[in-house]
Amino acid sequence: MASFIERICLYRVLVLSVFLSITQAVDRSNFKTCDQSAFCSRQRAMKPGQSSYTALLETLELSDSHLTVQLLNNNNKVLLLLELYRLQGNMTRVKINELKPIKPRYEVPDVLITDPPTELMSVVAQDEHRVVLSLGGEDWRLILSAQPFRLDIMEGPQVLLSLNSRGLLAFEQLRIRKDTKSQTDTEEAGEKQDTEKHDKEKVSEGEEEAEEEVDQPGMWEETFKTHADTKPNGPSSISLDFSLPGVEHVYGIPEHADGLRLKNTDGGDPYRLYNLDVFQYELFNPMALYGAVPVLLSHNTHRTMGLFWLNAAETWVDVSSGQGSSEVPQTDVRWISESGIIDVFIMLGPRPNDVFTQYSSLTGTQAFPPLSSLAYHQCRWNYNDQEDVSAVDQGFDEHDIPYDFIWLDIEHTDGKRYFTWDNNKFPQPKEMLQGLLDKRRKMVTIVDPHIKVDSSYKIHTEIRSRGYYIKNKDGGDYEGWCWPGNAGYPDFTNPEMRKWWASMFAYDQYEGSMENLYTWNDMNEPSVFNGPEVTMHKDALHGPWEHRDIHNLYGFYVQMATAEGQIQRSGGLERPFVLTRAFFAGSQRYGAVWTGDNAAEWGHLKMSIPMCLSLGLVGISFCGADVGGFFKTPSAELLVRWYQAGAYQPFFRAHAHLDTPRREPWLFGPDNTALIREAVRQRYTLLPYWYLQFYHAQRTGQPVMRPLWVEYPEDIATFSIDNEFLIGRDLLVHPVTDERSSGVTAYLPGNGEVWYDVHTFQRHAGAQNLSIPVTMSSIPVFQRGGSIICRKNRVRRSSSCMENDPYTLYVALDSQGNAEGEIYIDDGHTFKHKTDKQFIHRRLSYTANSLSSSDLSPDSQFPTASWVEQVNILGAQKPDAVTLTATDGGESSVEFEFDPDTAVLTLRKPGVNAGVNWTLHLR
Ligand code: MIG
Repeated sequence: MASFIERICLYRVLVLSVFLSITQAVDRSNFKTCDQSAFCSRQRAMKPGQSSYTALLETLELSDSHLTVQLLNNNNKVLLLLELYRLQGNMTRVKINELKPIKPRYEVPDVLITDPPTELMSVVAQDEHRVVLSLGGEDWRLILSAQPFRLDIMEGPQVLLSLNSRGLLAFEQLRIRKDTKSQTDTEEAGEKQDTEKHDKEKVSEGEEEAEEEVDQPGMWEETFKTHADTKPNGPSSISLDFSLPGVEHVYGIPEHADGLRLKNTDGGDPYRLYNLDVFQYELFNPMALYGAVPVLLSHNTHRTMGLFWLNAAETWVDVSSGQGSSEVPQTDVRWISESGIIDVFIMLGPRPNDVFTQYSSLTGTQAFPPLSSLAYHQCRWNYNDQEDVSAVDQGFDEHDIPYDFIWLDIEHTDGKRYFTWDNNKFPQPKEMLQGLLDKRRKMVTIVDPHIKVDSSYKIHTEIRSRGYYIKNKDGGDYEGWCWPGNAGYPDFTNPEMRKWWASMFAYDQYEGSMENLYTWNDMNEPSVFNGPEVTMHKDALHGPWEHRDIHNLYGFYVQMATAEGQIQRSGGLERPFVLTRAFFAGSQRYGAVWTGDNAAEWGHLKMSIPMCLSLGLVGISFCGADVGGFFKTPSAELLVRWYQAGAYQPFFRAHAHLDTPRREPWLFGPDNTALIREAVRQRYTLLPYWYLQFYHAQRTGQPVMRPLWVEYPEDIATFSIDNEFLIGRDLLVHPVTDERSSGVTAYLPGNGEVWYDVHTFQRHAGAQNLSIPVTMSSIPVFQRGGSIICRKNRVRRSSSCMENDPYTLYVALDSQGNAEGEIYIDDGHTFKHKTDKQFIHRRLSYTANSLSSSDLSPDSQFPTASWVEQVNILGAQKPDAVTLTATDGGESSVEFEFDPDTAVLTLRKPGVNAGVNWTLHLR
């Protein structure tokens, strides 16, 4: 018997390893190329200049808030309506829709946080060829040319950006299908498409005859693999081109597993934005992934700009950089979407920070997360039962490694019925949660949006009876295959549905939940195992709208409703924490994202940097990659390096596939345990800095993890760097991401600046490539000279345990001997910082040999027990004496120590509360 079982086990291992080794990478045939997507190939086949539109200037109307003018398609005589808005904060909005669509076209709701405020636009000049509008200032102009239609945004004589300058505007008008015969037998659609011929069609009465419009294959139905898309509305795609003279570097449009700087797509596929569950994604590839943010940034030494293409349908983006006219570099960008309208925001910068401010004024800023969610998260698919959870929890204590959150994946549920627990494995969830709470730790459970069709499952029966499921094209509840088997998908676009979903997180609804239980939304692209491209059929219905129109928004709404549920269960008091896999523009308002199912490979470790940098550039700061890699098994070296890199990325969570061997930090021998412990401890000491960065991100929309060019916009050497990054302004990180590395070369930016190695305090000049020898314990990190960073150096078992711990200040002097920094303190988890102004925000400033703390927000208050324990001044000279002046005016002398080798002056026990005014004088 035993040998039989052994043989079965061996067989399973063999099958598994064969499976793992042959499925090395994505099965590309599951996902469409542009050629296989009818609208993309139709649009891309159109060459520059072929679309011909005229702006009918006689129809121009100018109101206080905007300008409208009709655009005539010279080929088919269809009229479009162009709306132009000058928005506050140096932005222009361009909307194009059909003048008289036969039915409304989808306009994306809920993503913009307000109706963007407009500014007065005035006509500066006008003749029969063009209209010149003032965009404010002396020489900001928008030129609308009539024939062919184009828009140019100018600063003085310089064109900053042109729209439709290549004549690729294309707007497929909604139409009535002439030939209804092939609708009746869609099975044969594929073969029939080629032979279909349609009568001449005249859509609008013009002076000239409209050209005959011949239906092309895939306009009225399309089949991919075995999946038919019925397209009851027919063709509805849109396209527009933008030219950026003087621009060689463009960024953004996540999510792609590709470098930070976007590549030319000439001759290959465009970057695709279509939220998909891609099994084992490949690197350096423009294929779509789980999330989509249709925002592109351009940058050169003079100016940073942004384009926000507000459309939630499947979208493809072509990028082509090269020489424009008169030898000036130029980048051309073309957006193609399957449905909806053209609604684009042009953000004119000019500085990187201005673009972030502009974009966040439209879609909001990063939600300020609970402090503990910035600490370390321990996850795997799966922690099997309560005993497993408690053993892992104890393992962390035994090995003296801090952690804040332990995660439960889908196996914790009763048969993949979310909001439930497997009774055998988790019989006492509250007891388990209380055990964690006692240690001031937390838990996350997964709640996916596919709902098991099961008449004894309350969540299902409620959604069904309330009519909240997405419908299939025939009006029944849409059903797809996912983890639970047959599943329905709630229509999260429906506000009633979201409200109901949120109410399911109430403590009396979600049985076994407690206040230290948070949520993970996976599979919300949505993933449908038996659907086209592993997602939902585009002809499924969300009320009046097709899934086609809203696809990229689905995951955004799932996370929105879940975050709302967490807020409500606490009576509006507590900040939520929700991790999502799918996302869209604006998802930053609802929590964190991760980069999905990566692999335990060095290339994936490297890729985590540009992927999170790209997300930060478009507002989503709270980003991380599975530490260790999801698929496959990392070597101990890769695992250690991944912890070291992940400790310096915003969302820091280890995760692993169900089939991989266990990899808790202590399973690789004492040396590796020590290396991982040290990396995690470094994260915990820096939590005050991370928290401050997120406080700023919430207020200003600046990314937390930043490409170097954001802070050094004139330094061309930084424009393509994606193996190092900044956290805020003051920390530069160059993780080791190569196997058996003996050294890295870090670029330290800033002419005349200095950087300090945070481990050795060695000082290096800026504007150089620095070779750094590394060992397994090295994490190359530098603090900017001129900055002050606060740490908490007494690491405990969770961040909450460190709440009242004292601060150590690291004052890194610049070449003039000055430094500045900030400290931010609040309760770490409620909204009271907002509602009751309960926080401390102070400036720390070192100048003329004295260091002082002053209040940046005198009308706020928060009692803190934390005091300033130590001050380290880097790049210092030895003083004769140090005295402290506290709020009450009393003066006392402070002990100090100077290390001439490192030039570090250590001031011991200034003994002053972190929330009050004080000054330290060095004499
Ligand atoms: O199809 O819930 O990306 O993190 O562990 C796999 C099981 C479903 C995919 C997620 C991954 C998670 C896994 N999920």
